[in-house]
Amino acid sequence: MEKRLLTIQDVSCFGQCSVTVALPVISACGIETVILPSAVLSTHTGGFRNYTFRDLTSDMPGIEKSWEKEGLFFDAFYTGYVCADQIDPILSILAHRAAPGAIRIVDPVMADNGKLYPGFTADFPQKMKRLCTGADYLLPNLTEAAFLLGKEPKLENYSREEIETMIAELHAMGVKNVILTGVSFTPSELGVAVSDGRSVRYDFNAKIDRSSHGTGDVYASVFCGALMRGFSAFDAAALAADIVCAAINATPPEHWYGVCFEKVIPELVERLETGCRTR
Ligand code: PXL
Repeated sequence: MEKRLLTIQDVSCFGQCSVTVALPVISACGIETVILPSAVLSTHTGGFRNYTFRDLTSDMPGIEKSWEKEGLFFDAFYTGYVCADQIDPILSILAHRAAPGAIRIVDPVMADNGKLYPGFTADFPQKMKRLCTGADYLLPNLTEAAFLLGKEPKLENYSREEIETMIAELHAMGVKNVILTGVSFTPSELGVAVSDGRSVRYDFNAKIDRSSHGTGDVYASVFCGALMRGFSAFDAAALAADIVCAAINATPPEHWYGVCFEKVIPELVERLETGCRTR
């Protein structure tokens, strides 16, 4: 049977993030992708000032009921940007619409570079923590990991030991696999730490000296697609990093609000076909 994934995150109509990244990327990986929008925004909140925001929390129970009547189940769940009051309705969907052996992939989208995104209040990380408990794969960046653990984010001059302590604390929350992004021990490299609770492996790429919006969503979407195609967590994490780098490099500087991931979909498809993660 073909595998089916449900992704729960916002529709930012303009801006190349969330659903407008996940749907094309995971579909390109050959995986049926179902969406449950957490909110509809005119644009994302990272640099646009005039965005509209419609919170769709009140639609969720009815959507779950409709899927129950239709007998719909999912082999994987990928949650991203969600609203503060959605944790319970989402946990209900995860509990009731899971096919046997279904996996939960949680990207605790809420912060970057030491700060919560606009619109999230200081108590949001504790709410998001409830969604993270029980995740098979958790994909925080360094800021999100710190907030989930109730710590001040430390964005530089941290040791390998500090990183691995945070990872152990995330596992202690009830997370099976941790994929911690944005880890860097040298000025020229940026990478990811992948832990299954027994050992931590690192993958590094050359650091690209430029900040880009939406890269976390491209990263998580490629990770989900590759994992569902049978890649190990480490190989999926490394492929996702390569695709994000390629997408950033394919994006002209004036295209500030997102990355041109469309241009690297052929490379993604080819890498999935060949099972190749060498650069
Ligand atoms: O890319 C993360 C993200 C998702 N959704 C919305 C956002 C952001 C980041 O700013 O604003 C609405």
